[in-house]
Amino acid sequence: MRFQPGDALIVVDVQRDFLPGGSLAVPDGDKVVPVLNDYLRRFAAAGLPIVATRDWHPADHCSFVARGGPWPPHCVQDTSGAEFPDELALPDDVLVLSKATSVEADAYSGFDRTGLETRLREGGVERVFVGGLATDYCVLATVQDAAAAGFDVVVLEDAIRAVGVEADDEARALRSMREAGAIFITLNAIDADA
Ligand code: VGL
Ligand code: ZN
Repeated sequence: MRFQPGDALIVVDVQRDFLPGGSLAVPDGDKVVPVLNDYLRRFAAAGLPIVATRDWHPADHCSFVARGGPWPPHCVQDTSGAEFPDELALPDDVLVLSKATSVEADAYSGFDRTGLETRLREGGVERVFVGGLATDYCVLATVQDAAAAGFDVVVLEDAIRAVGVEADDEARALRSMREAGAIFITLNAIDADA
């Protein structure tokens, strides 16, 4: 496979709080970073658009345990936990889109009230490559919405990790993404010069 005009890379929620040591750490979440850096380098070299979504919650967000939600506080706006890790090599012209920014609504999908679909269409994007965190929440929802919007969807199987609240959550998420029409690749499926 090679990257071509009409392709875009979507890096989902690679933020400190989702990495080991963070408040909602995804097991081995840090392992996606070097792999994503490889994809990032290739997309940047090809001049293709790169989007990074971020979970960007107010301090009293409804998804937090104190508000009756399922999660410990995480990715609170303007805190270090919400930052992209320094090791993630995002290019200067990356499009950063924040989601789940209002108190009373959660949003797992990068397409949920972010303007992402419009931005992709304006850029002539037809196929999206999706990696990041977490497989069973925001990657899944983003992949499902991308497919529902009519984009071809390629999941970067070596650049995703799951929270795994239940043991089979990851497997179910992978199955759901396949059922949505997504295909899966790893770096070794990419032409060496692409
Ligand atoms: C996410 C749980 C809560 C994610 C965000 O980015 O997958 N998961 N908020
Ligand atoms: Zn969240």
